[in-house]
Amino acid sequence: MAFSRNLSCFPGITLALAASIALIGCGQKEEPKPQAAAPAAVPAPAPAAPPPKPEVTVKLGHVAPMTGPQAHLGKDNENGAKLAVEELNAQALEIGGAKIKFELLVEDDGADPKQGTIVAQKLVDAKVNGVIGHLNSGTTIPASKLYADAGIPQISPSATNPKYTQQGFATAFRVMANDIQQGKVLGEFAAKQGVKTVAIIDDRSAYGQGLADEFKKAAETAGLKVVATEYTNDKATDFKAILTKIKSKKPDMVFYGGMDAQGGPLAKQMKELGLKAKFLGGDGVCTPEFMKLGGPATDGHYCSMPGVPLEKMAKGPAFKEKFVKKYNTEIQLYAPNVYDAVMVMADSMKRANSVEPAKYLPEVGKTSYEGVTAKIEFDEKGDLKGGAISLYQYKAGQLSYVETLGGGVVEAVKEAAQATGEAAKAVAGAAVDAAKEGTKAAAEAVKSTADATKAAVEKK
Ligand code: ABU
Repeated sequence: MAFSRNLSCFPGITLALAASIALIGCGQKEEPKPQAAAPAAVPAPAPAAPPPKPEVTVKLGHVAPMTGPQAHLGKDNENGAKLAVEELNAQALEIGGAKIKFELLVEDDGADPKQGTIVAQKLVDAKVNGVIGHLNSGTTIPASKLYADAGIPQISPSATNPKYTQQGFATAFRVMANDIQQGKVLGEFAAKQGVKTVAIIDDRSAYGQGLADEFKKAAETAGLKVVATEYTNDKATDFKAILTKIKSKKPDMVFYGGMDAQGGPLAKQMKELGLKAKFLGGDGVCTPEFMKLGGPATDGHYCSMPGVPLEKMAKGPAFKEKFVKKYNTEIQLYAPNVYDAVMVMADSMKRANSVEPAKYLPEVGKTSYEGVTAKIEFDEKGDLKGGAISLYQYKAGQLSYVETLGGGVVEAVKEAAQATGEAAKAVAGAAVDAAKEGTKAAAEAVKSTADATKAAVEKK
């Protein structure tokens, strides 16, 4: 048997013990029993990589006249929008858990109301997330109903006819002062120039006619006499017939409600016909193109523009520099406003954490955004709060800043006046109390209220 082979070293032991000895060996230490081989370690599975974030393309419609007499303004607007979109895409934004890519869908409405609604419908059918535009009031107003019906937020950078935001559409916003504000400032400015009589021409567009009407109201309120009213259209190039009629009325000033493509030649033809009247127009003529078309005949005339000069805005000079560097051309008119409009829309999407129109629309109305052109906040109608208007004079081919009126400036003056009035009431009240009480303390209250008034007014 196997276990008897070592019994010779343990004489006389029992068989059972021998069996045990045989098992532990003879004179040997017990060797550790070999352990059963541990199963090979199975590496823990690597945590699953998170699924890649979905990519969502946000389609922004952009509409302006890209052809026709205002194509230079349409291109300017498009450049402003493109710049904003490129900057947003460089930020690699994530909204609602998705990587966002903005895409601009550029449409040409030719400044024509009918074409405006055709391209608006096209954008609605393309299910755009928002619309930046249109440039003109005449196209913005009819298109706004289509966007409103589709629930698509629309921010116009430049349509200034008040009707746009008076229709009650929750989707309609604009980022500049409207023509009630602009017309009033222009009428008051005309009166300040010492003119007594004025002739008014408009191009029968929603903008031109609307602004001319507001100017007329304000000019007459300020004591000016309107001696002639004439009309043209936004494709015209020859104004000699209406200017000849106007010349016979000898106005001190000609006000033009319309765009630069007509305003420039009109100013030139005024000079050719020997009209000595000053020319005044709104934002539609406040452009380098107006001076190019009108030449030296534009020198010394005036125009207005919603907002304050870019040079006076914190982010204005940097915007101007990058725009000119990128496009190798000067800003015509609304490019900074378009840039702001795109940024406001994106900012609203970020705050809503959604690019869906129904979800981010409420955030557009709550906007408080430091833009290139203004601090952008909207009133309940969608108009820019506190929109200012600035006046410029054309000088040697440049727009020379004159002054800023309206908007925040007027609000500040009103607030100061109100503060003064309220403080004066408080002083009077304290004086009455002092007289009644006849005490030194009450008299001191008068003095301290008066000091507070002085400080408040000085602060304003
Ligand atoms: N804001 C003047 C040009 C655009 C428009 O309102 O028609």
